[in-house]
Amino acid sequence: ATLHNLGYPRIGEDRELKRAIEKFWQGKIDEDELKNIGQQLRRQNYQTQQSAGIDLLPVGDFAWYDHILQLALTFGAVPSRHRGSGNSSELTKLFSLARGHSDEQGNHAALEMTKWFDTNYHYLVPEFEAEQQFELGHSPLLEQIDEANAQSLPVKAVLTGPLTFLYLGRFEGQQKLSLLPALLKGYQQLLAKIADKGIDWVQIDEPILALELDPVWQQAFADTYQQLGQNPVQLLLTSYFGSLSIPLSDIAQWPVSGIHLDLVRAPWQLEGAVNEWPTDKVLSLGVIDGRNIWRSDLDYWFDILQPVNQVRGDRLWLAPSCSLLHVPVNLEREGKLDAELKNWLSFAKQKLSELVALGHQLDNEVSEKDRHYLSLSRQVVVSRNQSLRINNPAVRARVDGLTEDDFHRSSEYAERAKIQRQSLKLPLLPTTTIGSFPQTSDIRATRSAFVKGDITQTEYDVFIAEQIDEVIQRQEQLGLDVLVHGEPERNDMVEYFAPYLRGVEQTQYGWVQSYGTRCVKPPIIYGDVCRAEPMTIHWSTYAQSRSNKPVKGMLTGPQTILGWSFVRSDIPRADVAEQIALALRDEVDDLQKAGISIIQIDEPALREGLPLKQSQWPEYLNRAVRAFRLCASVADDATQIHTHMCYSQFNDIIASIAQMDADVITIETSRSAMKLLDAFQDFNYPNEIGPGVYDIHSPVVPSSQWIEKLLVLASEKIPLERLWVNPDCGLKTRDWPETLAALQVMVDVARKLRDKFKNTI
Ligand code: THG
Ligand code: ZN
Repeated sequence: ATLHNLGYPRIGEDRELKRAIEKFWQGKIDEDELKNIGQQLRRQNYQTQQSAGIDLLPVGDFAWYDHILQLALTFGAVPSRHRGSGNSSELTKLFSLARGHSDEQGNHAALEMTKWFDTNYHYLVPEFEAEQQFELGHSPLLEQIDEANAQSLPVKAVLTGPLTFLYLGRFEGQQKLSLLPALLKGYQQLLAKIADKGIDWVQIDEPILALELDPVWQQAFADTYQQLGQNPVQLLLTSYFGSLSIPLSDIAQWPVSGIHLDLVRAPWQLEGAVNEWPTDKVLSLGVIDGRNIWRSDLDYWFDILQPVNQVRGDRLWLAPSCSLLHVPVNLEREGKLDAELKNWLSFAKQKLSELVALGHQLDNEVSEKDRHYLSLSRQVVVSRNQSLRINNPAVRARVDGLTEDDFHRSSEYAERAKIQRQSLKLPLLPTTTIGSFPQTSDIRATRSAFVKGDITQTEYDVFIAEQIDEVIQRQEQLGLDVLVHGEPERNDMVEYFAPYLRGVEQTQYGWVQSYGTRCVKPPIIYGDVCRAEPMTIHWSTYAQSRSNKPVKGMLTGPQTILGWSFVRSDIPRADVAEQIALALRDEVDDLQKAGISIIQIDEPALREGLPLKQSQWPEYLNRAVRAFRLCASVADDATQIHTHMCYSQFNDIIASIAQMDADVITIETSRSAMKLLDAFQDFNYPNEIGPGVYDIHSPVVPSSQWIEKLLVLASEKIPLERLWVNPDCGLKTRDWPETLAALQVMVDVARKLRDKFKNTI
């Protein structure tokens, strides 16, 4: 078998890339220095992969900010508002597309960002314009090929395919496929140049093959690869994240030289591949999980692959299921992880060694190091099954004992609303915020000093208490009706909860790129989950003690904790969600017992977690809603449950949102000028809604006319008595002066409208 890799994490073991780019933005290093660091990182990554024993290395997996943005720039697919920047460097152009920029002509908004399939990586959305051309311009891929050739490395080029590129872009109101002929010209030019550089193979990534494509797109695939296959370079058509939505027997007719299948997500694809994929073409099988951090069961794969290897030999390629972009870089760095748990894990670097051990075993050339990986794999399969740290009988018993009642509040919303109106005594159009307040450099520095042990727990607690005092005082001065504690003690809305949950562990260095230079450290859910101790009671009750107004308790919902963690693969995800929901349910109950009358359970990841294949949505949504209800339903009628989601597309999931039965939902709307409320209006959404009335992503303070216009618009779609007033989420990324100014405008407008509308209801 031939061993290859689809992509290696670009951020570096120590987030070197993040640090370097941010230094460049701050003017602390120049472009040459930045480029040098990029080159060093690529060199290190090639070396790591080659010394692991990988036969064919990916070139082109590196990108400064995002690989889709890079490709758009390569083909000159840049919106006209960004074309003015005449003689600035390619890199400067790239960063201004990613982050926006201002010049004499005004503000040039950044490209929008959205999730890369069902991962936690975000790409920048290319914008296409009428008559869009795709001329091949400056290509970092070609440069990186030269660079690799100069090091005599065995490489294949990695390139996102034209259909995925088109599909992910935006072409306002027009048929994207009408751009395909122009785009294919650009791809033909690029492929020809790649071939000129002596490259034999191009891994052409078409992850949209895992979506349920309509017939027009399926036909476009056949036409496209009919054309691109005429190129001198060999194409490895690469799918991942799910099974192919076009029959393999059809693809076998296209002039591509190989296919890559994700056997981790869709193992049943193997049988068809063995029978239908021609033996003179390359069959690449993704067998090491590129989306999760568990060590593989290599014996299992050996048994399955041995017969395939005997028939196909070097034309059987083995790889991780997808790019390793989605897992942390190097497990060896984790000094504090418990030894048993650490043995179960495998990060990017270790995954390559697993792959190599498997490949060498298949070809009877096992080395000392391979033997080590093979034997660890065997031990782990046994130890994970038996470990007490995974199995918690009390948790299992509690889940088994759940009844339908546990998923329902005592009364219906209408009844609860009456009770809450009496007890909370909120005015018409109550004002609130989503949860966080500016995370000043002071807060970040103090938290990191505490993590490093430079300040004591007591010093830290005093600091947090002061921060909360200040945030409460500022909100009272603004005249907000429902306050928040501001979350100064939280770094991340998922990572914060990990230490309080049994069955969940946090790494020290397990960074994964989320977008641009931003990274997250997803917790690892390895065993049955339950709450080890109260998670938010201390600071929530402290904050409440500082005000006579209600202060919201703040929790992250089960689907979001699940979606932003690495999850155990030995039981269904829905079962894990239920366990997390029970842990949160205990917290909800403790909060209300401690006198917190409003509790917000955020579920920003609920929509993100939708399966790639739409036919699987109903089952997913049903489970996600049930998990939410399980944690919320312990609330008494008088306890008001809020939820929050930060996106602007509800039409297709509005029924599920309603089934969550939160008393209040806050959503992001300001950028779409309340358009999104149409979904709630058309559906006749029964509970209360807080549409965001200003965009916090901009430092510009909104005018009162603007906020009033939006609120009046909202009041035409949602009955006044069910309307809340709040900004969009994300105040933690802003500074105090603009935050205070904007919130004051918002509160004043709410007061004015309250008076105006008082007599109309
Ligand atoms: N938490 C987690 N996952 C997420 C988000 C989150 N996925 C989706 C979305 N939010 C991604 N957005 C962000 C926004 C900011 C940052 C990361 C992801 C960020 N990270 C810091 C950085 O890279 O400098 C690191 C923060 C830290 O020190 O922990 O700012 O909110 N889990
Ligand atoms: Zn949000």
